[in-house]
Amino acid sequence: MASRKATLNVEGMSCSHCSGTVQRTLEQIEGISNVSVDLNAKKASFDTDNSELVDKAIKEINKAGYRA
Ligand SMILES: [Cu+2]
Repeated sequence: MASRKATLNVEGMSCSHCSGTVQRTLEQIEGISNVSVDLNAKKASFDTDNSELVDKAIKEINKAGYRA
């Protein structure tokens, strides 16, 4: 399967600590790589070849206290 880029809208990030938390949350998910979080654009993007991991990423971001 080819890796593809996924981008999520993330609400609730107010500072670099928040975006760092989201970044680490995504980096901890195996199968997700090239994580980047844009605090100002309220977006998180990453590469994955598994669409189920996009759902997992959303769940983990919400668990961390933000809204994806
Ligand atoms: Cu913050």
